[in-house]
Amino acid sequence: MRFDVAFLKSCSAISDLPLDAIPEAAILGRSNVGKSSLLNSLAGEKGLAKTSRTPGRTRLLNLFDVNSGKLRLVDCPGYGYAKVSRVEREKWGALIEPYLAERPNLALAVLLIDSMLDPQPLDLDLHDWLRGHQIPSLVVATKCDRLSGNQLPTALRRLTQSFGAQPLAFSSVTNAGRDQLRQSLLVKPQGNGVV
Ligand SMILES: Nc1nc2c(ncn2[C@@H]2O[C@H](COP(=O)(O)OP(=O)(O)OP(=O)(O)O)[C@@H](O)[C@H]2O)c(=O)[nH]1
Ligand SMILES: [Mg+2]
Repeated sequence: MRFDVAFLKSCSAISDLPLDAIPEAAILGRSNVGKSSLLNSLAGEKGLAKTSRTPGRTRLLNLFDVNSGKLRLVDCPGYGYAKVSRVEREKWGALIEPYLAERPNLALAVLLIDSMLDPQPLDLDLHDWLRGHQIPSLVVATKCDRLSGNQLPTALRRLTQSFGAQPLAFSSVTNAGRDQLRQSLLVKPQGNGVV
């Protein structure tokens, strides 16, 4: 399957975003959940999106073209990092909220959840908020390489119960789930939840 990814630009304000009709899939989730790594895995290119052990690394909306205008992926800043100052948190909201609420191009929110952790209130809140705004969402369970054979189905069941939708198990290390995610993104973006 052709899935060619190229960096387009970083935006610090909604007014920097391109004005066109290309559908966008936003990559959302807590700081350190693996958003930039997932983007690199999708691209098959390690250094494309900046990854870091230090949470809160991505602070801008980073735009990536897929297949020359078929789709745009938007790597978003993470939320929920305790050490981030109040001002930083407010900046996150000031950028992300209008993006999610008002961006006409937004076709799908890809919500990343750490498969190692219990569902977190902030993730459930965002999932509810997306549903309330009728934004289709696709829940992706990241870092599934860290779970053993029977831990993974247990974790997926727990997430399914919490989010009311079966998450896609993904690993940027083994690339598990990559082809399925590429396919879901290219075939008219659709969520796995009830909108
Ligand atoms: N084992 C494992 N580690 C992962 C995986 N995905 C990401 N990581 C690690 O998790 C850390 C954070 O990854 P990032 O991709 O930078 O996370 P992010 O969500 O973009 O973080 P922010 O930009 O700070 O919000 C890095 O140390 C990655 O190497 C995965 O699938 N498996
Ligand atoms: Mg990042």
